[in-house]
Amino acid sequence: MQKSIVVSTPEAEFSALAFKEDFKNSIKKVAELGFDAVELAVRNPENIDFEKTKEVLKEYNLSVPAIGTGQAFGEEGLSFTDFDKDIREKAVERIKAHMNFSEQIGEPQIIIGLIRGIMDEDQKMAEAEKYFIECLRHCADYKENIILTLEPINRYETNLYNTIESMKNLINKTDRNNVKLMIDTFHMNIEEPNIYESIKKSAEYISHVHVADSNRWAPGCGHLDFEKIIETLKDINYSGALSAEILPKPNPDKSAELTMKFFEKLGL
Ligand code: LER
Ligand code: MN
Repeated sequence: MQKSIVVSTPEAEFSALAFKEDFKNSIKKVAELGFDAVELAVRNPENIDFEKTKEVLKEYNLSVPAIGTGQAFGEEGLSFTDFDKDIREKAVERIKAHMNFSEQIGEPQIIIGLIRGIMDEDQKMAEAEKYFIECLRHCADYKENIILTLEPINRYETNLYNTIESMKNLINKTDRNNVKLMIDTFHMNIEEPNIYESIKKSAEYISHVHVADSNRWAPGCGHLDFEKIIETLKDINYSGALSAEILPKPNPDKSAELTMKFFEKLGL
C-alpha cells in the first residue's frame, strides 16, 4: 500500500488538508518525509499549469493515487443533485475537466465526494438519486479509462449516501465499470456498524482509501484501531494508497510528520 497524503493546489478552504499553501514547497516536504504519493485536491483544473505540476511531481518522484474535487462544491456550490439543471451541468463539466487533468498526469482516478451535493428539504431522495446517476453516467462514459471513486461521507456533512451500503447500492444502479467506492476511516467511524465487516463486504468495490483518526487528526492521534484496519485491507488484497486526509493539527508540518511516523510504526 502506498503512503500518501492530501495536498491542495492553491486556493483551498476545506479544513481537513494538512497542506494548502505553496504547492512546490508542500510537495518537497511530503517527499522528504518519505511519502510515496500525494493526492491532489483541486477546485478547478483550469487554474492549474498541468506541465508544471507534472514537473514538480516528477522532480520529487511522487505518484498521484487520486484527485479530490470537493472544493468545487464547498467553494462554488457545484453539485450532481442540485434542482437546477444548469448547476448539475456545470458540475459534470467540472468533473470532466478533472478527468482531463487526471489523464494528463497519468493517474486515472477522481474522487466523487461532496460534489454529490446536499439534498434540499423539498427534494425527494428518488429525485436526488436520479440526478446523481445521470451525472455519474455522463462522466463515466466521457472517459472509460478513468475511475470515479465514490465516497460515503458522514451525516454531519451531507444527507446523501452516508454509509458504505447505501453507496454500493448507488454504484450498482449506476452500472458502469469505472464507478467504484472509496472509504474514509473518519466517516466510517461515525457511520459504519462495524468498520472491519464493512471493508470485508466491499472488497471488489474499493479503489481508494482516506485515513484520518477518530478526531480527524493524523492516524495514531485518536482511538481508531489502525492495525486492525490495515490487516483487514490486506485480507481483501487492497494494494492502493492510504491517503491521509487530516486536519493540519497541531500544525501542518507536524500533522504530516505524525502520519509518517505512524505509517512506519504500522510497518507500511
Ligand atoms: C472528502 O474526501 C471528505 O472526506 C469530506 O469529509 C469532505 O468534507
Ligand atoms: Mn475523505
